[in-house]
Amino acid sequence: MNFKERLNQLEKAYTKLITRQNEKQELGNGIYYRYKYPVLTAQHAPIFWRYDLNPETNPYLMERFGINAAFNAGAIKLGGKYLLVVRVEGLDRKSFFAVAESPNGTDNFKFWDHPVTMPETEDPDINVYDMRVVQHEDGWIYGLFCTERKDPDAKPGDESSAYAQCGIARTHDLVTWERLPDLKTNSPQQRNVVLHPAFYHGKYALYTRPQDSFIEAGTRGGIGFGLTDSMENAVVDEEVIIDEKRYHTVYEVKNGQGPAPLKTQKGWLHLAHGVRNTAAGLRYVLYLFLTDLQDITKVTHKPAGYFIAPEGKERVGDVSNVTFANGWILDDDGTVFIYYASSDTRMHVATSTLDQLLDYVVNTPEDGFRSAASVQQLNALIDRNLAYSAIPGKNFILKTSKVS
Ligand code: M1P
Repeated sequence: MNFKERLNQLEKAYTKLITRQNEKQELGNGIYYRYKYPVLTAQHAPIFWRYDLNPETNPYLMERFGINAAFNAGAIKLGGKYLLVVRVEGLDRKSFFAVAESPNGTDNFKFWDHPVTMPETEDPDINVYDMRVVQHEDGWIYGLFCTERKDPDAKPGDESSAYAQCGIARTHDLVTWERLPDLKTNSPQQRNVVLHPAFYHGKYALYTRPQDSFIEAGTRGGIGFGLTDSMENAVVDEEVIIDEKRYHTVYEVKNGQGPAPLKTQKGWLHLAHGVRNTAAGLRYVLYLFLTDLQDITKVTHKPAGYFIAPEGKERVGDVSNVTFANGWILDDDGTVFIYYASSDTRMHVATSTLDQLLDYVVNTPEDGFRSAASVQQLNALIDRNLAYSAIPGKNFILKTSKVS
């Protein structure tokens, strides 16, 4: 195939991919709808990012800058567009941020021509990822992300140990970013740090995730909370844990705040991820909880178990059995677009409404932390349903057979 023909075919395939209409998977679980296609994949990266398009310097039309994955995106709606600030990962394992926009939030996501050129601090980042984009009431849009560098205490020969901290930048348009000093806390490592969108007692409030080492939350962990006077020199002196990891739950190993919480009439609605251990490795799922409007450190409602877990093809990828979310968008009509990544590889969307999510978070039973408590909850539901069904005219329950 000659250069022109190959380019033609690449362009055709790319256009088909980025203009494909998504399909809502009807029925669902009553809480949210999944969609048939991922909203972003590595193949969504523009052709002019991946290929040198000059036949003289690239006669075989080879990929010169391969993209490995597009995942863990922050999200915001600006100027009527649904924007994802995506963690794009090259074949070289380095992540960077790039903005993709969609007219409707569920399909037709297209990357802006250039990735984000993120300014650096005096201590250059080795890898940056997982940006939480927050429109703060001070007027700035903040991007908080993980900045990773080699662990200065790594033993000779150890080329894996890393040191994660929270990088901070701000912008008005997602194009030009002002980098601010990294967050200072008393924890040796930090990931999944998120800025609360409103001032709290006159200060900036941050959700943190203190951890002992790069992977292990260790003696720390849980979703932490702390205050700082300024974002230009952000320092959290004291972190309190507002949502703990706990034995035999979906967040027994570690957990982390997802995007910034949404304000509702009943409290702040949080999306988070929880991690448990299995013989096949770590399993990452998403869960929701609600915090008090006045005391934002107080969890008032927390359904048992997970809200979204990897399903079907989502279960497989670079880091399998992972769902991770750091972006959601609340529309004026109450629709919530939940952007989640599967297996550190691609981005999906699920849609719901604020009313449905609140109903879910307030009315789903909390974790009883024991099998017997689960059976008790299930029996109570069954008994209520059977009693309701016994009311004349309400009998909608399919008969079950009973072994006698
Ligand atoms: O590989 C799964 C996730 O692992 C990390 O999340 P956490 O800090 O909670 O362990 C992050 O590296 C995240 O990007 C990744 O998706």
